[in-house]
Amino acid sequence: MKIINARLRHRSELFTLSINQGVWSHIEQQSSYIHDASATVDAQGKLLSLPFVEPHIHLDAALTAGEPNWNMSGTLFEGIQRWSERKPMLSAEDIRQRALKTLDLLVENGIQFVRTHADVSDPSLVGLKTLCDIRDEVKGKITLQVVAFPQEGLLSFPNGVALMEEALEYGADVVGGIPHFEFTRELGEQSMKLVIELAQKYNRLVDVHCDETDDPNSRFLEVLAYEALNSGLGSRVTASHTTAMGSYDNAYCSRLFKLLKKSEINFISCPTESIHLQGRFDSYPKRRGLTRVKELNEAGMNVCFGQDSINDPWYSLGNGKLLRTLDFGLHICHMMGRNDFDTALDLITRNSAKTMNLRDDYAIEVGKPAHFILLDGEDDYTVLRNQSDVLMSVHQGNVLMKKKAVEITEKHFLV
Ligand code: 17E
Ligand code: FE2
Repeated sequence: MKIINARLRHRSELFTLSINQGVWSHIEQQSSYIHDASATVDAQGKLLSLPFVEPHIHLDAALTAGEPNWNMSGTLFEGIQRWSERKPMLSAEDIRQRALKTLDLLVENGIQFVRTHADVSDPSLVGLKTLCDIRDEVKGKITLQVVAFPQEGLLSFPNGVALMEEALEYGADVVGGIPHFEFTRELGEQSMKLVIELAQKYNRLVDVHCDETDDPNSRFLEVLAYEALNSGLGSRVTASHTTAMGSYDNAYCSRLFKLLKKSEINFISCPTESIHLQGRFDSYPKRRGLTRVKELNEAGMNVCFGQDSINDPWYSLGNGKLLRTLDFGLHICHMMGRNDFDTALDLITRNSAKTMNLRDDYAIEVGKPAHFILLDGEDDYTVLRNQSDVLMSVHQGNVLMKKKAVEITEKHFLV
């Protein structure tokens, strides 16, 4: 496959890029716009970017909003309750159908790498098993990581630890946790130590729903970061949400940040979800309920954005468009300076790839697997302003999706 007249991020020149056997084989700067009948795709000056990455979504719960009951208060806790009412109705077929439909939506929007949570507060583990099976089936098209997520507590749900171990033995990629939902502070702390121990025992990554509350006394992040540091797991560990940090005072945060930086853990914020679920116990002034994305980023830590929900008991909207999530995040976190726009796309690409520990699988460089998307705009700023469409998505040289606007010569299909 040969692509001509493509722009790359932060470069004003046009490029020709070639793919051979699913790998980038040639990348060359052009001196001017070219016409070349042998090219597979004429990018017409549009931006060719690394694919979007969805680092935090719940595919097992996707497309279940209102089943059997709607979340009327809009709180996280009512969401957990409504989901527990839906759980007895789960079957492998039900999950498979909704998860595949949601993955299609993500692919349509340029996402090729996905980390999904799967609720393991369920003696049948049907969600976890079905999502692991789907992960193995879609390999080569989408990279899926499955988190064993103990929605109702690792230590507070009956047999929580045994279910987690069963999930890890089945093949979950990532150990999850939810310390702010455990019955007591002590159990929350203990659960963080356990999560790290299990990750070491099974050689897995860690991604904890951590301090997803406006309660400024919810301080499990420091325990998680310390355990990540102490165990040496470091950047294999991720703290999702950490919304309580939006309510911590600056004196505590200045101390906390030193530990966070040293620990090298990653952060995921889900701006649409948190602006909706948090602040629900406030009247006015009303907190935004997001973690300190701007400050973590400026302090040199790795932060990225995820969607969290697609039409589920926690959030009844959601459309697969990460550029929408990013737009919310930039507004809510006050990341609207001209310089912020230069790195904004990293929050849904490079930074998320780092969080998922994708490493060598994610680069536009000769010799690396050829994954890319083509965006309907010539540079980062235009793409952000317009929330541009994804015109084409290619994974390992295979076309996952293309919009009518992109002409591909027949030759491509022979590559
Ligand atoms: N479960 C949870 O604990 N928090 C969330 N934001 C979602 C599910 C979506
Ligand atoms: Fe979540």
